Amino acid sequence: MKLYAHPFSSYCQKVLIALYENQIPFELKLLEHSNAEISAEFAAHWPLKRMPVLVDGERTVVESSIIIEYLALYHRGPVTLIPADARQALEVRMLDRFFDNYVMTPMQKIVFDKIRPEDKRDPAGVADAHALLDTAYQWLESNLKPHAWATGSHFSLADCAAAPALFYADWVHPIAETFENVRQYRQRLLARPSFARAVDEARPYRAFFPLGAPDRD
Ligand SMILES: N[C@@H](CCC(=O)N[C@@H](CS)C(=O)NCC(=O)O)C(=O)O
Repeated sequence: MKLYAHPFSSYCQKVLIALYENQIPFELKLLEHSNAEISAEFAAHWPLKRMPVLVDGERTVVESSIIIEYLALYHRGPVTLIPADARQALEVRMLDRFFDNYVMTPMQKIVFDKIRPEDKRDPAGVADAHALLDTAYQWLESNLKPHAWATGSHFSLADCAAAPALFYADWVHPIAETFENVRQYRQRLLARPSFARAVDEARPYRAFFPLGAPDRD
């Protein structure tokens, strides 16, 4: 299998966690501007050019959640990221949507706005993104169970989404000290070997973080 991805990208990390959890072999096709050949292959597979993209033989799989679902179906390992029980799986998918839509999306809005030329920026949209992150942290603080993963005792697709989302969101909109539950959950995610590996592999790129990466994590 080939994964078109970049180690510093949050959605790529989400899928890398799933691959590392089950030690699934794959070839990384590193998406860098300097590599025109890989970029052209990527665009041919997925003209929308959003990474990551998984290519398994003849099959192209896009969208991080769907890639993780695909791995659970076709490359099963000992760690069950999508519960077999449909009711539990629904909880996991709901939290996966929560982290993508209400943590990852506003985090990306703040980051990508900074990359734009100053006269093309969207201050109102960025303010909305900060407000959404506040509300998302608040909701998580009340709904996360202490000492657990997103939906309980099993690490799942929802945690794959949560890890990079909360990792970068805290850089752009720090999680207040009063949100102890959320802060501890983020630390638990950072200590998970699959995510720790993804974070380490992305370390060389920190200088490129548009808002300046903090000197921690
Ligand atoms: N919904 C997509 C989002 C993927 C996405 O936004 N990827 C970002 C990197 S984290 C990207 O490819 N950005 C390139 C761009 O916006 O041109 C998924 O879950 O895979």
